[in-house]
Amino acid sequence: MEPLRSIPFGVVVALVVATGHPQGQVCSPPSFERSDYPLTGGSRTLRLGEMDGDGDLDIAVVKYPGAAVLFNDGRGGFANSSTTPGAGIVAYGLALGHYNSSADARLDLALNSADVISPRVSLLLNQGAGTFSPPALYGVGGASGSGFQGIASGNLDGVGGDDLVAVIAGSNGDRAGSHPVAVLLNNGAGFAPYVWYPSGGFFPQAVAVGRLDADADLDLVVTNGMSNNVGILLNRGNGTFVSG
Ligand SMILES: [Ca+2]
Ligand SMILES: [Ca+2]
Ligand SMILES: [Ca+2]
Repeated sequence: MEPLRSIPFGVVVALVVATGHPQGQVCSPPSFERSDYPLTGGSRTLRLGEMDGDGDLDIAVVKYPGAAVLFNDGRGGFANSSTTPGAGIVAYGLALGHYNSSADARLDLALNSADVISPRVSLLLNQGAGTFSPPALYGVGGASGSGFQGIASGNLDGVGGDDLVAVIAGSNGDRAGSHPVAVLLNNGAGFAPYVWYPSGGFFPQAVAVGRLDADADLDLVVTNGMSNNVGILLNRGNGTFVSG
């Protein structure tokens, strides 16, 4: 192979631009340094968000029971959670959002539950210094034993704090087969009772919030586990929805 030094400079520049590295240089695969942080109870799903106002991403984890929050030291190290927000709550998923009217930068926690009493959302307000309020409980309908996993949040109605959306994967009794999406709107002073919308299929599992059409409001997308489809719910602009 012709030595690199004999290749005109312009060609070398072109090679660097085209390939991202000089000819002949071997790219190393990315490597990662792992650290482990034990949690009591089983750890389930997680979310990343700014939980303590210092500008870096912290980790909120659903465990069994309750949740844990691991605060970032700014260098990718995390202190083991010394508290268990929602201790005693059996939850399967969580969302992070600004659920109260205060203007603090700290994200609050919302846990979902599929306990033997009734599906519900537990709201835990972030009080700073690693502490969270006792849970405020909001029913989302459905019968005992409903599979209830997906939860997401965003300001769906454009007023007040972030709103919540939770999916209810079937039920063991009343309303069997409804498989709804429950929306709880937050006007800043608190949450209104839930409103159900069809998920577009059976056994909804996961839900996400985002702008899916050409307007500025937040829409919903749901996976329906036993229908092998995805349901789209478009926001009418006020936090009410129509199937897309
Ligand atoms: Ca932080
Ligand atoms: Ca709202
Ligand atoms: Ca929209």
